[in-house]
Amino acid sequence: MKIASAEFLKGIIGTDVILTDGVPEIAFVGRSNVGKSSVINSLVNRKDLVKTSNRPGKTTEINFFGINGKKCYFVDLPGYGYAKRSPKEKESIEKLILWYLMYSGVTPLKVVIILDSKAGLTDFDAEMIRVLREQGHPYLIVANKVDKLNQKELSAQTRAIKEAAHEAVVHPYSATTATLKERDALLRVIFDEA
Ligand SMILES: Nc1nc2c(ncn2[C@@H]2O[C@H](COP(=O)(O)OP(=O)(O)OP(=O)(O)O)[C@@H](O)[C@H]2O)c(=O)[nH]1
Ligand SMILES: [Mg+2]
Repeated sequence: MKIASAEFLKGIIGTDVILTDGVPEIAFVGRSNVGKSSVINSLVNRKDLVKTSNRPGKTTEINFFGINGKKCYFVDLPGYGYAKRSPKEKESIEKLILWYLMYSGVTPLKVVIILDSKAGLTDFDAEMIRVLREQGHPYLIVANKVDKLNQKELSAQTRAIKEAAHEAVVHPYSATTATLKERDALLRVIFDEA
């Protein structure tokens, strides 16, 4: 899919008509600070569509972006596992994500789990995969920030992530250094055009 336009539509924290309006959704989930918002910006080729931050934990709503009008939505979910949040805040974010995936009524076209390729799979990522498998939602792992790894580290990490993730598709990526060709390759995988 070629992305010609992308615009912020709305942020939600509970049930909303946008969830069931028939527009296919690509959801982006992952630990705080792994680069979810940066990956979305890279995919739509915009620097600032989604706010990114050195201070993690900024996104607390489920944010919807319209792609090519309303051909599909990119959905940026709040990041989990941010250490500086209170236990109560952490719990409410995890609940919101699980609600979106399990009870909101969505049938996402694809759920993109974003990891920091250096850190690998965290406990809540594994929980996420368990839920996605249980719900039957198609998913894909993007191992982001590969610019921080050398070739040897990269292949070891990709293998380790794949093993820990039931042999899921693991796509190495860098939102910071991706070329247009690399970006298009990721889009093809997300939209099953590969
Ligand atoms: N080196 C490197 N840094 C990256 C990459 N992608 C994102 N970053 C940086 O990582 C930090 C967090 O990026 P965000 O896109 O805000 O992360 P997020 O997952 O949306 O974070 P939350 O919204 O807090 O959950 C920023 O400082 C980005 O510049 C990457 O591919 N390589
Ligand atoms: Mg973000």
